[in-house]
Amino acid sequence: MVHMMIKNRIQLVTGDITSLVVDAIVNAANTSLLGGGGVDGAIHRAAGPELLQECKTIGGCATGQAKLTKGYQLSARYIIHTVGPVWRGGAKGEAKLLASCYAASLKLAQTHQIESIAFPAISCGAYGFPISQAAMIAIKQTASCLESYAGLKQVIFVCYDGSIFSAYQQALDVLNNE
Ligand code: AR6
Repeated sequence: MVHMMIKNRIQLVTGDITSLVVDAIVNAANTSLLGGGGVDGAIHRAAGPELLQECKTIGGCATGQAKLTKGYQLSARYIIHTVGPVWRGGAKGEAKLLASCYAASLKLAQTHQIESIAFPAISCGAYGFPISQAAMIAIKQTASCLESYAGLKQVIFVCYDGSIFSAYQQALDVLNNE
């Protein structure tokens, strides 16, 4: 049973992450941090060209790690860029690397006194990670980090479509019943 204090800080929403009013949104980027398709493209378009200028100065990001920039034209003050693993069948450390994306992003959030943060389903688009497994990893790693990060009041998982939303809902149910 997850402690209520943790469960109450996790929310699921559907929609576009760029429109959320939170302290930070997380980007599912690639190691170059120079933009791309999917949620990465949407975030760069919404934040404006200054984001790419800053990204050019921070030296990319390794898979499983995270880096912080300003949010520019977004409502969010910060963007935390993380690089999920490409799914290669599951025996190449993909699960550990994906968990590390959530842990590294939440660690940065703590360092910058971020109280509210929104995540997309990292690796679940172009990178091909199976959604139900990814949702479980996202929820479990986040719940574990929230136990020690008392300042983080709200973590929103933004589900771009209904199948992702139901995967997260199932993952939350599993966690609640453990
Ligand atoms: N808001 C929320 N979620 C979104 C949005 C949005 N505006 N747009 C897409 N998604 P993906 P990845 C969902 O492919 O798998 C990029 O080119 C989408 O439905 O964006 O980590 C990068 O530059 C899916 O569920 O990221 C990398 O090269 C989830 O976001 C590569 O793709 C992630 O899909 C990263 O691939």
